[in-house]
Amino acid sequence: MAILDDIYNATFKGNYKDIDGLVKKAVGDGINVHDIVNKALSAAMLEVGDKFGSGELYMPDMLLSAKAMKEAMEVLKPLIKGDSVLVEKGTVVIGTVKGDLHDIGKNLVITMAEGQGFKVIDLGIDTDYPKFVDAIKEHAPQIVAFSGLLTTTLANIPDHIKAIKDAGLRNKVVLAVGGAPVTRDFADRYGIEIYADDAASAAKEFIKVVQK
Ligand code: B1M
Repeated sequence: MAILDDIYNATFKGNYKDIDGLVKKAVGDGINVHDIVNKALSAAMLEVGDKFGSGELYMPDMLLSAKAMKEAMEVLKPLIKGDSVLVEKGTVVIGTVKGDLHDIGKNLVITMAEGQGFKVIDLGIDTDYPKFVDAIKEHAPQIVAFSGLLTTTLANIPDHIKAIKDAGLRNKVVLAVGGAPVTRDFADRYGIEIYADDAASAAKEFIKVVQK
C-alpha cells in the first residue's frame, strides 16, 4: 500500500516533520493501526538498525528515525487505546534496564498494555535497581517488566532481580522481559516468567496473568 510505503520511507529517512501528516492520512484512509505500527514504523526501525549495524547509517540517522517513530506514535496512541476490549484491570511496572537508554519499544509495550486496560507505571530509561523495588512497594503491581535493547546491559537483569528478591518482593510479582536481543532462553535462565518478542504479545501475556 502506497501510504504504508510512504510512512516506512519517512521513518527510515528520519523525516519526522512529514510523519504526522502521513500517519493521519493513513488513519483517515482506514488503514489498520497495527499495520501502520508493524508494517511501516517498526519495520523501518529494524532496517535502520541493520544499516547502523553494517556502518551504512550513523547515530544522528538513528536519532532522527527514532524521533519520527515517536511523532507517529503520538498520533496512534489514542487510537490503540480505543481499539481494544477492556479486560480486568491490573498494574504493570515497566522500565528500560540500567545502563540502557532505548525507550521506543518500551513505550510501545506501554501503549499496548494501556490499550488492554492496564495501569502502567513507567520508570523510564536507565532504571536503577531501587526504582523497581520502590515502585513495587508503592504500586503493588502484578507484573514487573524489563525492556532491554543492549546485549551489554542485559547483564544487569540478574541484579535487578536480586534487588527485588532481597527486598522480599519476588513472590509478589510476575516478571516479564523483552527487547530485540532477548530470547525465551534468556528469560528461562533467570526464572523470568514472561518473555514477549513484541508489544502486542506482551500485552496478551499480561492479560493471562490477571485472568489466572
Ligand atoms: Co541503539 N542500538 N544504540 N539507539 N538502536 C540498537 C539496539 C542496535 C541493535 C543497533 C545495531 O547495532 N544494529 C545496537 C545494540 C547491539 C546489541 O547490543 N545487541 C545499538 C547500539 C549499539 C547503540 C549504542 C551503544 C550506539 C553507540 O552509542 N555506539 C547506543 C546505546 C546508548 C545506551 O542505551 N546506553 C545507542 C543509542 C541509540 C539511540 C539513542 C540513537 C536510539 C534510541 C532512541 C530511543 O529509544 N529513544 C537508538 C535506536 C533507535 C536503535 C535502533 C535502530 C532501533 C531501536 C528501536 O527503537 N526499535 C536499534 C536497532 C534494532 O533494534 N534493530 C538499536 C523499534 C522498536 C519498536 O523495537 O525496541 O526492539 P524494540 O521493541 C520491540 C520488541 O523488542 C519488544 O516490543 C517492541 C515491538 O513491539 N519489546 C518488549 C521491547 N521491550 C519490551 C519489553 C517487554 C516485552 C517486549 O516486556 C515484557
